[in-house]
Amino acid sequence: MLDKVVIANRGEIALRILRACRELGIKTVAVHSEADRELKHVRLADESVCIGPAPSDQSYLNVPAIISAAELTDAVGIHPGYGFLSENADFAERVEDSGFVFIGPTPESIRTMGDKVEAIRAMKKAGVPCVPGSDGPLGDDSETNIKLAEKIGYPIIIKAAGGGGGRGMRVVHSEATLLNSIALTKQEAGANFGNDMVYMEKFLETPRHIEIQILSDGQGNAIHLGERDCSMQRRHQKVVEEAPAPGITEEMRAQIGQRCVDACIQLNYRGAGTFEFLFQDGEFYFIEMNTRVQVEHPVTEMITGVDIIKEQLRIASGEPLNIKQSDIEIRGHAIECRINAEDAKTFMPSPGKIDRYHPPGGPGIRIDTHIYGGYTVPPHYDSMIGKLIAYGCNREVAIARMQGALSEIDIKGIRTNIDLHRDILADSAFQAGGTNIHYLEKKLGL
Ligand code: MV4
Repeated sequence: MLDKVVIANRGEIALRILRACRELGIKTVAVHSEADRELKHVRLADESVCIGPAPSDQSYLNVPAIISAAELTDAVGIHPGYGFLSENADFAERVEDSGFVFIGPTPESIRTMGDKVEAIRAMKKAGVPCVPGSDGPLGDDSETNIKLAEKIGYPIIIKAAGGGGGRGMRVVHSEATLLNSIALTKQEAGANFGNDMVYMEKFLETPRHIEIQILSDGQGNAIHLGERDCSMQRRHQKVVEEAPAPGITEEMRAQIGQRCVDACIQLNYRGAGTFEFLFQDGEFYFIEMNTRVQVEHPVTEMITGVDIIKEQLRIASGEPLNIKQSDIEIRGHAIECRINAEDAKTFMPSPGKIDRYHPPGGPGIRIDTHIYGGYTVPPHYDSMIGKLIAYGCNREVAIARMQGALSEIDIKGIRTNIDLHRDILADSAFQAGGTNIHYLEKKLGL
């Protein structure tokens, strides 16, 4: 097992990683910005190193400073968490070239999945179902592109190979705007991602966002941990996630899960990962793969009993997976509410001092957060301050427990989206289950 790990992140995920390390007997090094001296995990870590000023580009994205901290403390591995440098192939490469273990996939895997055209090509080859679309990047020939769109059938969507997570895409409803949309998307992609490659897909109008969690050891062993439904989102920010996804049968799960497992083995993928799908009319369509641990990983942990962060650390230490697919049983239901420090009306970040924090509790309640009474949420980073997770033997029990927890939780001093969560949990369509990706924005009148 790794002896000492640098946690190259902040907030709740840094604390989550610290707890996993502690259970495995791994020493921890917290690297933090000048604005983050009071973070809970900084105090709990065996060692801490200040790596720069508050702005992320000078601290949590400062590659030489993070690698220097690893050298200074004699660490063995670096865990990137999510966001920041977690899906930066050049960072993973610099970590490995400096003699440290990157707790994540190989730089090559990260690079492949970062290029959406390459990712789709790899998935198609491995037998993962993809959205009908262009085979690879669009060329310059107008006639060919017009014919292709016609064959796929409008509406279609133009996406940037370097985009992802909602960046660099344009929906086209008819031939009238096709060529202009391709040109515009290409131009924006070149400017924003330094890669002007674009591709075309059939635009699915009312899909759900369902993703499959996998673990793969890079030694020929891979398993899936079932799916999560992340359809409840606003402007590409997930708000509520749950597992399993309402309406997905054991047969469907086993089938799509096995496709993902096969792809992991074919690609010799190492680490935790997520295959993102659109799900519409009973079919899965692959759109992207995430090569990091995700914010919403706890709902999968609750229904499988697998500690995903501990598995990441075991895989990174070179251990073969010691869980077989037949060991994985989906049991009960889990829901996660992302708690953000933000204004209820404008959704603008609302940093500041937390005067009072009373966490909820009781059976099936888990809270992943770094906040405490007296903590000041700095203005420099993402507004998510924690995650409230409710588990129950079925979806109804999980909803009831989440509603109880949302009635108990008390955060004063900053504005939060807790009232929004109370509204969502009481919503009849949410309670019925299976709402699509547009539901929340429509409910909010956007
Ligand atoms: C799509 C789509 C419909 N059809 N692709 C947005 C984020 C990026 N991961 C992919 N996205 C979409 N791709 C096709 N062919 C609709 C979306 C989409 C979306 C997807 C998942 C979650 C929320 C979304 C919100 C708007 C659009």
